[in-house]
Amino acid sequence: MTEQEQFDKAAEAIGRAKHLAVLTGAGISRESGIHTFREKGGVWDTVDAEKMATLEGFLADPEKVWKWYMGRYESVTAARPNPGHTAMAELERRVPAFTLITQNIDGLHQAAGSVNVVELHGSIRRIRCLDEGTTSSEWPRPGDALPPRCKCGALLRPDVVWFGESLPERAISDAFDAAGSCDVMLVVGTSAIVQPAGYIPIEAGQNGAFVIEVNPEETAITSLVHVSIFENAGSALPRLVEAAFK
Ligand code: BV8
Repeated sequence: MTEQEQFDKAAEAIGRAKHLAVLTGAGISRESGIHTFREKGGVWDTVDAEKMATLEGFLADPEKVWKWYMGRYESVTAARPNPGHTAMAELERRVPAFTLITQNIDGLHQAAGSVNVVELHGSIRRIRCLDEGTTSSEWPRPGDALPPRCKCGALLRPDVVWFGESLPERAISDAFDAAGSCDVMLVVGTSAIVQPAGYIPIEAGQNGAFVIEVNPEETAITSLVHVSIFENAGSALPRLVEAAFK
């Protein structure tokens, strides 16, 4: 199939979808100026995930991990949604049943107007008490003593899922329920390496869904999807939504 034929098939599938499920990764936020993880120059090129994105790494040096997250929080809160995020919010309004599942922790889908967002890996906009599990959006300000502590005296942590940690039960069950019941799945901006998120599109395909991938590069699942649109999300998604409902 030519690129145009793949694009047309994707638009037609989205336009007739009864239940559209979308899985997004860091690539959809790339055009908002937020680094991805595994590309050249990505986050893990300069940061050791074992030390900075695991509970063991955090407990070993909570101040160092908090300093890293403070920097990421600054870039996330300075970022604005791009046309790719806006297109996802538009789809939620147009498709009879819609599930947006994201691996991203930046909150840009909600900022773009998406209402029901399944956050598989938590959110950098929340902090959580290590002992009580209570959450708050009161992120420490630059200059505050790090690591911040809860009133109960326990360490506070970013409310994100680190490597080796289980994903929120409700999020993972909502995501796999959607994968099992959607008739069309759109996968945007993920290398599909991180598990169990990377398995969601495979589950959808095995349940008979038509799977579309939007990514400028090949990924771990490109050989398994029905159509691939090798373009940036910020340009492809608005065009797809327009063509789907013209
Ligand atoms: C868990 C939050 C159970 C923190 C992150 C099999 C089963 C279960 C677990 C495992 C397994 N195999 C391995 C594991 C362990 C591990 C794992 O997956 N490791 C990987 C490295 C192999 N998984 C876990 O630990 C998970 N926990 O399974 O619990 C358990 C419990 C105990 C013991 C064992 C198992 C937890 C994983 C969550 C980790 N947290 N982040 C933070 O961010 O601070 S991961 C991090 O990766 C982000 O969440 C990110 O979203 C996610 C996935 O990365 P991507 O989004 O795909 O980003 P990436 O850079 O890789 O790719 C970007 C893509 O965008 C590229 O393809 C690029 O081409 C494209 N792109 C670029 N520009 C654009 C674009 N696309 C479109 N438009 C553009 N403009």
